[in-house]
Amino acid sequence: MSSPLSLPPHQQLVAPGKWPYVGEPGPDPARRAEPWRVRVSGLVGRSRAWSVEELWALPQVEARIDIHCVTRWSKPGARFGGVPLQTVLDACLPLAQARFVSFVARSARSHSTSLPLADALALDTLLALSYEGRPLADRHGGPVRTVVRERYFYKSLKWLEEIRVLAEDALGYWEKEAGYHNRADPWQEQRYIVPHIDNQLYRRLLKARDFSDRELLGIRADGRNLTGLRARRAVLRDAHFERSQLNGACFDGANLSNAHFEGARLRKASFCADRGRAADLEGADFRGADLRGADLTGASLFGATFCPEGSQDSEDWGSALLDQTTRIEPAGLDRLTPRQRDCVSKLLGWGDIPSREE
Ligand SMILES: Nc1nc2c(c(=O)[nH]1)N[C@H]1C(S)=C(S)[C@@H](COP(=O)(O)O)O[C@H]1N2
Ligand SMILES: [Mo]
Repeated sequence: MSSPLSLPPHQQLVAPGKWPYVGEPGPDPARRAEPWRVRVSGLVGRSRAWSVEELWALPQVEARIDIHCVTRWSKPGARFGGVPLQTVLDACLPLAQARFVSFVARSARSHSTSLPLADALALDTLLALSYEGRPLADRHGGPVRTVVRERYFYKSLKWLEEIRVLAEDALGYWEKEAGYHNRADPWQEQRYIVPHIDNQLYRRLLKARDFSDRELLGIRADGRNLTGLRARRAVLRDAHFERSQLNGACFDGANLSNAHFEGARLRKASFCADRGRAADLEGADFRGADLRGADLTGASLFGATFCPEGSQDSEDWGSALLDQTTRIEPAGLDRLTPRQRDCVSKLLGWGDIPSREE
């Protein structure tokens, strides 16, 4: 990378040429035989639908978009081609009451996401048909998906089938089911909403040191003595454990994506599978944490951070304490960025490992 690239807070670059896929595996398999149409419905003067061929026949534009996934990987400068949302909406004459657009996928769970109409247009939302000059691959949302810049990528819907023009917002799948932030501005790090946790319950949980099976996303548990914490299967996305004492804690099967463990003491802590469910450590931050004797066997480590990321970093945590007693599978390291992988493999005493292409 020649010019210093500015990334939103706590994002990391994916290896050049790589594009991870996230979420549903593909369009609804039960409807494979049905022709693909994109329909505009709701508060419009004229409801209309376009076949994929008709979309290709409309004037095409190109856009370079920096992809920022909420799980902390970024892929700058992805080149998409397609039809501006504006073009299809103009043809449908949105009514004056129209304030939101909900994009609905032709997928098994009718996945959706929404944007304020004004934002969707100001951010040049594109109905993308191609990527780097080639038709969009199936797993990345082909034949047609939306792409919107300046928002986490969950606002870019794969397998677009319907554009609903609405007066009131209709919360999307991740926004409703998983507590993802509805605005999703990566520059303001709007990843997850932090639900209100009742103060009494919060104190009781910390005192009992038992978070098992609870949904506690964004919980503030930093700087605390939580030695031996039980947190099996807990949902702890974006949780704060900075500088906490967590020796011997059990996080088996827990969802810890984007959790903060900077400077935490995690000796002999366990991040293994529980009832077949692996611990999710995607995007978790372990800089300066003591992980000697900890077990991360089978944990999903995509985008996790163990070592300093360099000058862009505001907080100066050092590397995590890892050694031969820390258990991580070689396959887990392949999910880290090259820089993190090299650093972790040295700390584990594995030396240089050859880079592997996906
Ligand atoms: N239909 C549908 N669209 C979706 C998702 C999904 O599960 N289903 N996941 C979203 C999320 S969370 C992300 S990060 C991006 C991932 O796009 P990619 O797989 O092309 O990288 O798609 C978004 N759009
Ligand atoms: Mo995502």
